[in-house]
Amino acid sequence: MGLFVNDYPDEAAIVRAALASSFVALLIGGVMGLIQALHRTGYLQVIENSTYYTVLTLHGVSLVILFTIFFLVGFYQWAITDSLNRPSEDIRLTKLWYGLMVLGTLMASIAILGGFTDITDMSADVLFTFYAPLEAHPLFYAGLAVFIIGTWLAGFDWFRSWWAWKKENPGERTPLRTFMVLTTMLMWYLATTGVAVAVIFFLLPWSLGLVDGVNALLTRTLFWFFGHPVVYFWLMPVYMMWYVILPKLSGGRLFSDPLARIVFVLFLVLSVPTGIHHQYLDPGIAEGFKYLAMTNTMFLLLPSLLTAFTVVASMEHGARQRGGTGRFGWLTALPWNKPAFTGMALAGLMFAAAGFSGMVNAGMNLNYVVHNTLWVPGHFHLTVGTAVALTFMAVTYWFLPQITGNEIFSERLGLYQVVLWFIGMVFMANAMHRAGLGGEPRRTADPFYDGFTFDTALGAISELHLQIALGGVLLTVSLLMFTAHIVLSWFDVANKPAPAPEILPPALSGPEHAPAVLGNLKLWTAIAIVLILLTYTLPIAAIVSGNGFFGPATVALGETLLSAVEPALEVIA
Ligand code: HAS
Ligand code: CU
Repeated sequence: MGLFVNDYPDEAAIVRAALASSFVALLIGGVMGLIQALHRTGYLQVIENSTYYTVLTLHGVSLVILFTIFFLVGFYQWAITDSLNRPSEDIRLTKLWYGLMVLGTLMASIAILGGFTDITDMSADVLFTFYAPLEAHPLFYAGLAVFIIGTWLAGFDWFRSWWAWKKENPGERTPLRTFMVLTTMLMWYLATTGVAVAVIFFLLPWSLGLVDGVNALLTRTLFWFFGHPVVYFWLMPVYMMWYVILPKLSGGRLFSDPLARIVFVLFLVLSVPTGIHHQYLDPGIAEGFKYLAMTNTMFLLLPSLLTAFTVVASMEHGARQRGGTGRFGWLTALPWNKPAFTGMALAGLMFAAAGFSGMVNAGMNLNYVVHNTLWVPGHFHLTVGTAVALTFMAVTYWFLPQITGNEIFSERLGLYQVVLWFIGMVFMANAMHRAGLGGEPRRTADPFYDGFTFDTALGAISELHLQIALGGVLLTVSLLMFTAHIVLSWFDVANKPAPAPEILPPALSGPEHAPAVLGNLKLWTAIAIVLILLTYTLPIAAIVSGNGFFGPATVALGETLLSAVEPALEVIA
């Protein structure tokens, strides 16, 4: 096998396009982040308080929807093609789904950018969670719908490759990377049903003025039905990188292939029936169902704890292959001079801390302390902002040569960049957690309402603000370094010799050690559906029976209509 870009030039072109889209979103979202960090800490306020929410929406949507998902589809296209060792069944379909994702992005972005100007009354200041009662221009919802349809077709494209491969290789175990792609996409199909219903049946008709109102709690619940599993949609490609690339970079092999498959199956089964853990404080959902969501969430820690074990064991195996010894001494034998390795290892380290703040969030009683405070952005800048973003950036140093045919510009520059991201995030995310405990709210342009000062609540809130601002600046510097580095490498400015193809070694314990049932995707999907029905049917029925599908407004309208026709009905009776 040669270099990916030479073996599969058409597929590599789509992978590059997806990555380029992802990096543009990263840059835009990152700059918005700097504006926010300096604004809400009071160091530099270049925007009005009211514009803060447009900036925040652009930040959230660019980073957690566009950066992450464009990177995912690019990486997964590579994973499928490379691990099945066959081109797309029909490259036109591959181009179509990428094109739809770009179209959807442009539609939603135009709506968001409208919020910055008075020329048009178009806006979408609805934050990345976009549930009612906040209302966006219809173009925003339509764009989202088109984008998601693009991702559905991408999944279909990958399943098609797998079906074709299976026909030619009857009885063979699905390669690990393909298995990971398929389980991720099955989870994604289940998760996106919630947001598709919310957008198509409620939010879009509402913003078009076809219905008078919506049931806000219903759209929130449908959002979180999707909003929790989406975090694993960002995480599962990261786990693929930690399972298949990190062990190789460490100098060894994956410890156990079956354990990796179990982890992905657990995500498929458990990701959706936990969404209500974002709604512990929402009235209108019975406590019992919140408790059920909490229990499922605690079970959902298992795949990540298994990952911590398997990935660290694989790293240790690699380090010992490289001559590392001692109980902890092996750590020094790891290739810390490689940006791809160091970035991923630091991302993993941060994720261990993120797991703890996640556990705090997930406890119903502890959640009351942290909900809607700056603690929560602290949590997700460790998870999606570091475990995911830093891994994606780090893996790019390994991956880019495979899809462009050009070596990266400078390993040392890459190393500084990933370490700087880590340091910036240590400052920012830690201070956000602590400020949240001090009671500082999230999603607020100016947390010092009416001169209220937190100094009475906690001695050092100004020190925490300094850390947040400092962290934000370091992260922006790191991000600019990353973007410049990608451009320099992409166009091979250093004129380096072509890279060698990377061959991923097989696991120490291979797929043949797993029971066949692990590969039964129909079974796992069916179990996931049963769990979803158990956790969501009654809460949604209660929400709808309380306020109707379209909220109190339409219930009231319905009652007026009814009272108007009632006399006539009585006459007929
Ligand atoms: Fe979360 C809120 C609970 C994981 C993202 N989360 C959020 C929000 C986001 C988010 C964006 O229960 C805010 C949404 C909003 O805007 O309101 N989260 C959890 C739990 C986990 C968790 C239990 N979250 C994530 C991941 C995310 C993410 C992953 C993105 C990618 N989260 C919550 C809850 C809320 C919440 C509540 C609602 C809060 C509220 O009130 O609003 C778990 O999945 C975490 C499990 C993780 C572990 C860590 C295992 C450690 C590993 C590291 C291995 C080390 C290595 C390196 C490889 C148990 C795998 C070794 C290095 C060497 C050098 C040796
Ligand atoms: Cu969640």
